[in-house]
Amino acid sequence: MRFPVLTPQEAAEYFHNGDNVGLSGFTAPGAPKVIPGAIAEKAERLHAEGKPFKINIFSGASTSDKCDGVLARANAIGIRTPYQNLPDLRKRINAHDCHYFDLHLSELAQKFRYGFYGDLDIAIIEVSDIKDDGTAVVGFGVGNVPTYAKYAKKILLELNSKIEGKLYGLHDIYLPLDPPNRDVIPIFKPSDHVGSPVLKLDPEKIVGVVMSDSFEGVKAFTSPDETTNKIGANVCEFLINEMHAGRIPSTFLPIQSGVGNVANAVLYGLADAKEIPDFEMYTEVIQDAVIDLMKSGRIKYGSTSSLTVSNEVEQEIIDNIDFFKEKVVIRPVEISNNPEVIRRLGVIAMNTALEVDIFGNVNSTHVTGTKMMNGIGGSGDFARNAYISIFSCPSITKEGKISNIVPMVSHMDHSEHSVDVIVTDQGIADLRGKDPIQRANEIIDHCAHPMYRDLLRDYLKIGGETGGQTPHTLGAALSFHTAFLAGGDMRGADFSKFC
Ligand code: 0RQ
Repeated sequence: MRFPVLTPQEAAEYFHNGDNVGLSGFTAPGAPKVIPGAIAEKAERLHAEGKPFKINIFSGASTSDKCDGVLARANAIGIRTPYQNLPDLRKRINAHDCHYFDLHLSELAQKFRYGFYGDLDIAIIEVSDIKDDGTAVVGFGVGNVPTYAKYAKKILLELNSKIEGKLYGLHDIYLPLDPPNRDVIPIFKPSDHVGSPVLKLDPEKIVGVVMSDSFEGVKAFTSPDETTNKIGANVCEFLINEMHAGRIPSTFLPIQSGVGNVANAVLYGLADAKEIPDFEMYTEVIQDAVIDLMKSGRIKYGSTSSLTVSNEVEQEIIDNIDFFKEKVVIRPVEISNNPEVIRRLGVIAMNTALEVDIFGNVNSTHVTGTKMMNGIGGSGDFARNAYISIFSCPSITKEGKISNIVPMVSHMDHSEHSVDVIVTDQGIADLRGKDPIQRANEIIDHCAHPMYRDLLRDYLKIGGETGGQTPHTLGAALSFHTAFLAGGDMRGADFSKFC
């Protein structure tokens, strides 16, 4: 190999205070595994000497504890975007130690290319192969790596022996032109390949290669509980009814689903439903359940930006790589989540909400309107452009102290205009073609927990008396949240002074 092999500590010397750093991958697999730890050590050393040191991290989505986790604990992240999901980083963000800005995942690469965020000083890219001419095969996640590779002034590679030489043919690397020269992205079905299986790097920019030797999979999912099973069953019931009614073609449509137990319950529910034909996915993450259903043949094909699977399943994929190369393509997130393609394919989007209001607006990111949870992720890319946009959540959280159905969301990520259907463990609210008051009745009757229905009806009633198409009472709209903050229970909300 013509590139110098470096220790993580030697690689860390290339990073300086204030650098903009691009990372490969999308969720934990595919993200760098060894260099960030050495950067964190360097940050701690410099901080102990009273010197400032923070880098700005641009990723594809979340990373792992070996990346965001160590850097956050070392207080070494200045700016962070676009999605994160680790408690240590969340704490830094909510304490204002780290400037986090949240945006739709499909937009970061192009906004970088448009020059909105400055130069990219250096990129860290996990590869499964690197040739002397700079031809690389990346790992289990692509994210924004084509853009970071093109724009970075320097590139450091992590060559992971666990995947070395195995992944050629799994990726479709495509970099669109920017306006006014953007062309059609010619994907007409999830399995269409429009780019290259390899990433072309400028060898002159590669300053070194660090060896790594680990999987960084997500935790294997826990068994679904009663609530997630009910949500899953309700989503399946809705989709099957839509197909019977002829509103979803009998050949079915590609599915997008997030990570977690609800997504698992829905996928297994769809797979078990005899009426549903074998189906495809056009999504941003593929998790263990999808791999399982590919083996059984129920899922015919999956387009994704990452294989977000457990270590055991990563190994299984490696052991059966030829089978999975026929079933999966891993794309840049601006393509996996591309609005043009999502709308063309008619993707059915299934995303998760923290809370939903009675008029159909969704909060996916901010607990009680202030504390950042993870970020909007790709939910907006899919919801806004979906054939049908479904949001699900439990009807109550924390033993009923929180109602996930509220009078007004305390922060809005997805407006009523991007939400067709709400599903909870209580049932299904079909919002299509309904005005705000009709939507409110549908959501209260079918999705709110019975212990909160009267309170929500009271709220609708006082608003109805003051008039307006969307009958909010502004002085009372956040009463559920203020009751929770004051007394730890939303059931303390009191509308009597507004009656
Ligand atoms: O807290 O961990 O203390 O128990 O929030 O909630 O019910 O376990 O649900 O893990 O699926 O996360 C929206 C955050 C849901 C996620 C969100 C508390 C609850 C629990 C987690 P604990 P659950 P999930 C694909 C698409 C946005 C991005 C997206 C998300 C914790 O799905 O980040 O969709 N979505 N991306 O107790 C206060 C409420 C609450 C609440 C739940 N109303 N108020 N706390 N909790 N509701 C992925 C990518 O884009 C890569």
